[in-house]
Amino acid sequence: MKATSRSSTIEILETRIVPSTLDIVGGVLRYTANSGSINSIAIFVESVNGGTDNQLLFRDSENITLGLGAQGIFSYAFGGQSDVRGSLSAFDSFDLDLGDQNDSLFIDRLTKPLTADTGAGTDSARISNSNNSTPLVVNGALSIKAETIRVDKAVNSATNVSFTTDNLDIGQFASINAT
Ligand SMILES: [Ca+2]
Repeated sequence: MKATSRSSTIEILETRIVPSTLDIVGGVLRYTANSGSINSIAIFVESVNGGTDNQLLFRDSENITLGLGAQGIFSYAFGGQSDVRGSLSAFDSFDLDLGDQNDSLFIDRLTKPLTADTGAGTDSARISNSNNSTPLVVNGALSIKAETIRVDKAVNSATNVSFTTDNLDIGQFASINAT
């Protein structure tokens, strides 16, 4: 029987992981979720100096990489790499791509137009906060694509609201007021 020699060559598969990235490109805050990750994203706005220097607090359930356009504007908060904070005045609108898997998007406050595509998977989006009397101010277009969308407070100052969804749930405190 002929002996077979084993190759000592180790095949290295290129499994380069592209992390979820927050960047500012052309005045648009872009968030691109890593392929394969289940993202749980939350958007908050913190009033600083009486509202003259509002800060965006952007949270994911996984680590966020800051793109070149966001570096120096956004920085990590709360001692980890899954919360970033930066000035709302540094960009004009949001564009979120949550990628595959079953993702969730929670929007507490905005004051900027937002487009969100939750991508493949069974995804949910919710517009809410603990104080439903505080409306969500958009100041432009609001466009969300998710299998389930729940609105639990007033959406104000929107030039256009577009929900692409299988299940739209409007809570008792909610209203949508496009201008
Ligand atoms: Ca995802």
